[in-house]
Amino acid sequence: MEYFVNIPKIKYEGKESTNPLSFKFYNPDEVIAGKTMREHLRFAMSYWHTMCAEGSDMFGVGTGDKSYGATDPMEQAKNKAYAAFELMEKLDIDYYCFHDRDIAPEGATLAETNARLDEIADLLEELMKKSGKKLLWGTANCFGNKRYMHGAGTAPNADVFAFAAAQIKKAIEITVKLGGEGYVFWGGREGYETLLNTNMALEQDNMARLMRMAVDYARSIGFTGDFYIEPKPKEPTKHQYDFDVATVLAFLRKYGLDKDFKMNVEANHATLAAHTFQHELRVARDNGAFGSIDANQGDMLLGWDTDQFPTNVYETALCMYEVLKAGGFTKGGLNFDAKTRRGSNTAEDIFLAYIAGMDAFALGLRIADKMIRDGRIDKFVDDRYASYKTGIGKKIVDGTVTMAELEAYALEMGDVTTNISGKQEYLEGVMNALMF
Ligand code: XUL
Ligand code: CO
Repeated sequence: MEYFVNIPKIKYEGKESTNPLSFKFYNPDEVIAGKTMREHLRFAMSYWHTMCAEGSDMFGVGTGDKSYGATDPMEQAKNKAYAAFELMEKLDIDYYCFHDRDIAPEGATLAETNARLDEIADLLEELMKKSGKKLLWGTANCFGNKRYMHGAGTAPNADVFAFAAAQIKKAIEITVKLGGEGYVFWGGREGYETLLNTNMALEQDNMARLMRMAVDYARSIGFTGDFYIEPKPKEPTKHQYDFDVATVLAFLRKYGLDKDFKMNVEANHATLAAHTFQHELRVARDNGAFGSIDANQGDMLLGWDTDQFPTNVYETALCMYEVLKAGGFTKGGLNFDAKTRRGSNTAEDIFLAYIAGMDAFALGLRIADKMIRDGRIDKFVDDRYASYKTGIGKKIVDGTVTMAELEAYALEMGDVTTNISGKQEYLEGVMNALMF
């Protein structure tokens, strides 16, 4: 059965095309900087937003229909899987990402839930074999069910910890069965509402214990993919422990987990932490922890996670600049953790949204490649730090100078007489010249 009957396979037609159901900038097989656009961008569909969410918010019910013609929950899960593969085929998206609960509904007991997961995982495996589509990463939804109201790995109740561990074990098994290239931890309820009731030290120790067990178990059953933590400072919890990339790095180093995890950086999570998307990617890259990306954008006038489809080309260009400088994706990719607005409630809107998002990243890639080939920005930055290449600067960098020697040097100078302009406006102009 065909679920998206009026939607053809989306093809590249170039920017002059007025056909809404075509790519204007994403030309999958075009080679840029030595790789095809498809290889660079590694686009993934998010199962939760795309296949499950119907647009409900705190003030109203859903406006879309994701029943896929079914009334029974397991029938719906199966139809959803068929529809997911049709959508990926039509959008020419090679990868997908899921939470365990996106693909199969919970049963009355953990055993029943796991049996349901197995049934759907078999179906997904079959559909993957037929289509060649791949799993970018899997994860466990340890935030939706009411049992996780105080957290999962950081819950004050050890029974909840045990349940979360069991759920994550199963999610890892399914990820491995489906050849997943990554496994994500996003701690939506791993944090606190008030320190008046919270033992923060124990909660963080426990989170690390759970992660260590998860890594060891996954490796023991042959998982060769990457583990990611996805930082987010708040929402739904008032304070989340995985606040931003820098905080997560400190956590990983404290518990000796830094060799096991990379970052899954999400654009809207970066802005919620009062950082730019590029900042978070830069911190990850500079620390050898760049892994994968949840592609979306927020609304700067709102203080919450709107998960909009990314269309801001300035942001995608700076993102792809960081990705290229990091050497590109290895096992990660660009997962559209994005949803259509509540008012964009048709199936066609989902296709239009993906087209807009994929085109925005295709443009971002084209511009980032131009930035690097043009070289003005890189050269400017390089020249700006030239004083560390010779003389006193080289001694500072080499660690061969003492405070006393620096004092003698400064006394001799009397005062700093040269300080060169940072030329921010010039560089912003260069960006515009490269973009338009
Ligand atoms: C929530 C979020 C999650 C993670 C996976 O803000 O981004 O969907 O990507 O759990
Ligand atoms: Co995300």
